Amino acid sequence: MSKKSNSSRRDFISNTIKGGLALGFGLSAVSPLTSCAAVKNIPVAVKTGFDQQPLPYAYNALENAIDAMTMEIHYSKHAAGYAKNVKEAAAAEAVDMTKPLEDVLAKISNYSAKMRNNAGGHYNHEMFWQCMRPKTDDNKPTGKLMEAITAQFTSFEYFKKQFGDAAKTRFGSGWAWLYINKNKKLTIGSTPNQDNPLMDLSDIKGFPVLAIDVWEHAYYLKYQNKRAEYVDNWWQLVNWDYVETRFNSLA
Ligand code: MN3
Repeated sequence: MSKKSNSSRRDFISNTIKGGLALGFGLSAVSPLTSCAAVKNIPVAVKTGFDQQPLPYAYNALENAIDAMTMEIHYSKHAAGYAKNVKEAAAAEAVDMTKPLEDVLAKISNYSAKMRNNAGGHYNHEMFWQCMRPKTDDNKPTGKLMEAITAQFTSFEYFKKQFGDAAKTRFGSGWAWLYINKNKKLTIGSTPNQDNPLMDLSDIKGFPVLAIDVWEHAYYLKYQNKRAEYVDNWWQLVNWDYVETRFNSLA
C-alpha cells in the first residue's frame, strides 16, 4: 500500500475519532458500549465495520519480528475467514451490517457461538493490524499515553514486562490487551479464543487500545513453540501513534 493511502487511512481514522468525540459525549445513550454493564459512558471513537480492510503495509514489512509468510496466511486466510464468517452469521441472525461491529460485541451473549468467535476474530484482527507498523528504533509512546502508562505501571519497562507476561502466560489461544476499564484506568489483561474486552460476557471489560494475538498461527512458522520470543520481538512493531489515537479518543 502506498504512503498516500496510509495517510488517507490515518486521516480517516483521525476524522472518525473527531466524529466520535463530537458525538460520543453527551449522547452516551446511543453508544454501543452503554449496553456493556461494566463500561459506562465511553464513546466508541474507532468504529469497525464488517468488511476486512486492506492491510496497512506489505506482508514483508514486519520481517524483523514477523515473517512475510506468517503475515500473508494470517491476513488472507485466518482473518479473511473471520470476516467472511461474521457476515454469514450476521445475515443469519438479522444483524444490521451498516451499524458498527461494536454494537454486536456489546451484546454478544445474545448471539450464537459462530457470531462470538467470528465477530471477535474479525474485530481483534482489524485492530491488531493497525497496532503494528514497520520497525521503529527506540519505539515507545509519547504524550498523555506515556504519562498514563508511567502513572499506572511505574515505568514503560515495567508496563512492557506486565503486558508481556499476560501475553506469554495466556493458556492456549487468545489475546493480551491494554484497555481502559470502567474507572478509566489503563489495565492489562488477556482473553481466550477470540473474545475481547468489548464483549458483555468477557471476564475483562473496557475499551481496548493495544492488542497482541498469541494464537500459534500468529508466530509458529518463525518461532515454533517460543511464544515469549515472539512477544519480546513484537514491541519494535507497535504502532504507538495508533494506540495513542485510541487512547486519546477517550481521554
Ligand atoms: Mn490471529
